[in-house]
Amino acid sequence: MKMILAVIQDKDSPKLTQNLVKAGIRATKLASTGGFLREGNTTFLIGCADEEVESVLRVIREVCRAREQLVTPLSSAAGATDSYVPFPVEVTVGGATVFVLNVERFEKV
Ligand code: 2BA
Repeated sequence: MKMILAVIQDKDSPKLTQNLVKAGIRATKLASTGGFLREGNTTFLIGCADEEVESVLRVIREVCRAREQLVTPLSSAAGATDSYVPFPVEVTVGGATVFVLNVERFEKV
């Protein structure tokens, strides 16, 4: 068994939920926050059989789009110093950041 962790953009979350349900794939959605942009994103936890991993990834690929986003990074220090001049940079976010982990044991009690 595998656990798929997929960090996706909030905008893609309703469609991904819908398509996973249609495909008979069970999932849990968590509200999460990106460490870099410090904006909300969504993390899906999807437990599935080893042989289902590719079809789950297919659904994720179909739904989750990469988007360009203009961001003004915050200074890493809590308070910006006088010498810190923030300027906007363009980053490509998504489609999805996916981790596939082995599940040692699974129980429903
Ligand atoms: P964020 O950390 O908010 O990152 C959003 C986007 O900003 C990233 O898109 C990437 O294009 C850019 N970015 C992130 N860190 C950067 C850095 N140090 N320098 C320059 N650009 C940077 P994605 O790569 O598509 O990531 C989307 C979200 O997926 C991330 O949101 C984070 O929540 C999650 N993520 C990505 N890689 C991860 C990892 N290795 N472990 C855990 N979560 C990860």
